[in-house]
Amino acid sequence: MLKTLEIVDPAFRADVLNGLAEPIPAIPARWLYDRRGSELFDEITRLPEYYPTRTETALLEDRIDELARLVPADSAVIEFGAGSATKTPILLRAAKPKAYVPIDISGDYLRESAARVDAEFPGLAVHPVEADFTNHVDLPAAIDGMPRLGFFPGSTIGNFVPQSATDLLRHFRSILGTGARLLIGMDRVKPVDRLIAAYDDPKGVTAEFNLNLLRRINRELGGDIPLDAFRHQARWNDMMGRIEMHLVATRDVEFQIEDRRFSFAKGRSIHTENSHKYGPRGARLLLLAGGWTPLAEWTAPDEDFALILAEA
Ligand code: AVI
Repeated sequence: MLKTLEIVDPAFRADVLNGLAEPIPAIPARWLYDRRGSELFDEITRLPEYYPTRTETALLEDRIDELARLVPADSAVIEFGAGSATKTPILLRAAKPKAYVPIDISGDYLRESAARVDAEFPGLAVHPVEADFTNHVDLPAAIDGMPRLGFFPGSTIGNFVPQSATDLLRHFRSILGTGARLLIGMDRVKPVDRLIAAYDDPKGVTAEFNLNLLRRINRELGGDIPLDAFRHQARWNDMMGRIEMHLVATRDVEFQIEDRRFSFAKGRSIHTENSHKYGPRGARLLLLAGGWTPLAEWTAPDEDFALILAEA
């Protein structure tokens, strides 16, 4: 009988087949976000152990007046990623920009969040751009001549290894132009037990989020990976200053994807995500290397999270 497969993204196929064949098997974290993965990530952000979302939102709320004073009048806010229903309105309400440009690869998410902002801010010109912000992006001509404020919250920068993070910041600089400002959220280094709890919650939502990648491989690429042969693991890599997510084989296991066979000995893992945490100096150095000069910085209680405003 013919198996019905979803239309396969060739980049997903290549990343999975090549990544699993590497000496240290790894699959890029962006593939964690299919529909189910995005829903699970949403659930993660509401977990008591996952502090970043709550902490950044509270920080933004607490310091928004100070922050808004540093944003030029009649700016255009350009958000890298579809706007969050909680964080974006806080910034828009206080900074009172003339235009808002959310950029996201997922058309559905983008349209939903743009419509929400449009309804809540009647005088604001909303120009959604459907694009992968790591690639070429054309900003709408309607914002020509307006001062620009990039917004990149959520510590998403932490999911890029420092070299790619630097490239991405330089890319933002070339999209936004000299003189633009960037408001970026970065998670801070903190005690390992808190970090591990945030990335390996007792309810098992993060485990489900990670294992969903194997479900996606089986569904979209016709694989036969037995899910019960892998378990989620969150590790702190002290040398690299990051939390890593892995899927560890709980027994010797063999599986097939298309015509390729893979075998994993018990204990071998697939590395599925990095989440870098920065200290104050590391965060500023990363921005400087990416072509941005830090202007102001706000930190949450216990230095748990930082919002940094920088200038190109
Ligand atoms: C999207 N990103 C900033 C999250 C993080 O904290 O690195 C993704 C995540 N992975 C597991 N939990 C949350």
